[in-house]
Amino acid sequence: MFENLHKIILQRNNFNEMLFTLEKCMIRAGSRYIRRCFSKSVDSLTIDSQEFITQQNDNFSSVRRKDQKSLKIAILGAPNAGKSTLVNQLIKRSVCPVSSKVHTTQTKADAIYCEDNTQLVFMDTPGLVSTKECKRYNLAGTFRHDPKVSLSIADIIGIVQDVHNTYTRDKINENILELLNDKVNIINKIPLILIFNKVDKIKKKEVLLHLVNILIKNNKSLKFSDVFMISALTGDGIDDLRTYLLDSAKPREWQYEGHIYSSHKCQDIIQQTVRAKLMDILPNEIPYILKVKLEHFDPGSDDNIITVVSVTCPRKNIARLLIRNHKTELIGNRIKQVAIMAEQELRHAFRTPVRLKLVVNFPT
Ligand SMILES: Nc1nc2c(ncn2[C@@H]2O[C@H](COP(=O)(O)OP(=O)(O)OP(=O)(O)O)[C@@H](O)[C@H]2O)c(=O)[nH]1
Ligand SMILES: [Mg+2]
Repeated sequence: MFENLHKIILQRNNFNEMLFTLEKCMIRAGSRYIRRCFSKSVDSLTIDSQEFITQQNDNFSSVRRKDQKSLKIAILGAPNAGKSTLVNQLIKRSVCPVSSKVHTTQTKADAIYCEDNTQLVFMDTPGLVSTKECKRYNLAGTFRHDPKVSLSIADIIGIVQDVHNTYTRDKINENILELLNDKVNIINKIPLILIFNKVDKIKKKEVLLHLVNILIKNNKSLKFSDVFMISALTGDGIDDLRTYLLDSAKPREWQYEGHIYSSHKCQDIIQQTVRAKLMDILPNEIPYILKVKLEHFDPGSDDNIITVVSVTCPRKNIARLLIRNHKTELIGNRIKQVAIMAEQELRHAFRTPVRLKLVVNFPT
């Protein structure tokens, strides 16, 4: 299946050069072609006001309905594989919550990207879990239900594989296989792509080639049309993946109006972003027992968003963890750090200034 790739690689005398080439390639299963993928246009989290103006002026309503194209992409993967980071990069906005802990995404969210006459609808989903895990960790029914829904309405399925996780990287997650086997009628009809994420963490690039071979060999029933190697964190490979999806779009009316970029309300995005940042900053299980609630939301007349979110701690000692000043930490206490990080992400999501106040509640 990857004959052409092997040929190209074997022609190289220098082994290191070969591996470097591999890193810079997007591997298309079936050897249709290999495309250089590591372009450098990574969207930074800072707001480029010029870009904001351009986005505002993009008049997608002028795209005639009969010229419209669209594609619905289901993004599936194990918890923490980097699905939401990938979706944010693809749509160039941080609308999906991201954290270093598992189970950050709790429900399906559509994230929408429009370019010229094409609309891409990315369905970000919770990391796949078994019924047992769902019960054990007291997870919402959406963890099992939403990936199934995405699968049944998708035009294309992207399976995100974390290549940095040495325990899981050489097999497709069992919960994904179960889901795909359940929907075998669908799977045989729609394209499946394999997305190797976190390649920035892999020093020995021959590992990637080895993994491609193992995964293809051991999952013959899954007919991957293409394989991509990306880093959702740095943005490497993202432009090529987006272009591939734009090229795959079908002539069809758009599902969303051109100015919409998420199926979730701004208020939900704010709440989820604060929760995600708490997950990043607090140890172990603590963030999972906090209640995060949007108390105030004012979009303002000049497009500035002013918002207040409360964080309710079940115990005083947890609240102390958040509000106590740490000598070693540069930016005051943890809650302040959460506010700064969440504000930064929300500015990137809404492309407008955001003022976020966090209030910590606890029993006295
Ligand atoms: N080094 C590296 N880290 C990444 C990459 N992509 C995502 N991450 C990190 O992986 C962690 C999980 O990312 P998420 O996007 O929240 O993963 P997810 O699959 O959506 O996780 P759940 O919603 O919990 O299932 C975060 O700390 C990301 O910064 C990558 O390409 N490279
Ligand atoms: Mg997620």
